[in-house]
Amino acid sequence: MILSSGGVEAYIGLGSNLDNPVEQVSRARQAIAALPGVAEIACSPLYRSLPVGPQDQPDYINAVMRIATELPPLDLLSQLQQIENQHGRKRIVRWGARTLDLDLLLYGQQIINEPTLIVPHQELAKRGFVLYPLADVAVADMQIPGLGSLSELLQACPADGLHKIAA
Ligand code: ROI
Repeated sequence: MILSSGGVEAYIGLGSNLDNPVEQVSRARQAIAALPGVAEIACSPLYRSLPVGPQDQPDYINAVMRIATELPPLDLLSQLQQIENQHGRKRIVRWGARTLDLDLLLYGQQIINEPTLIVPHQELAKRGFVLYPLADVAVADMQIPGLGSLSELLQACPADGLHKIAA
């Protein structure tokens, strides 16, 4: 949708490794773009990535969306959780396979420490499957609150096991 105000820029990580992951991620992208109070600015290419965590699970498809939003962070989070549930996400094993995972990575320049939401996302700095697609869509010279510049995080994070599969 088109926002009347400028809104806040936020970044969302999308991931799936079950039930046709490419379609899961593509449909989730459409559902996010269609949320009231959300406008898509850009979406990274899809990446195929080796699982982080237990290796006895399929490869993942990952992407990052850049949006503008009028929704406060916790409202946005609950909309993302609804999309996860609508897309058949079952309660899952920690670090196990999942049909759809939507993570609120960044919300403007805010640092958020709520019981249900920590932004910037805690694992962001360590995960190539987040950092590389983020770099595809991020503002130039992005600074991540509390973590430093995106380009420095990328230099410290090898792109092993990560392959762009589609625009
Ligand atoms: N590994 C990859 N490659 N991509 C993910 O999205 C992903 N998500 C997870 C864990 C299980 C940590 N591993 C992942 O939640």
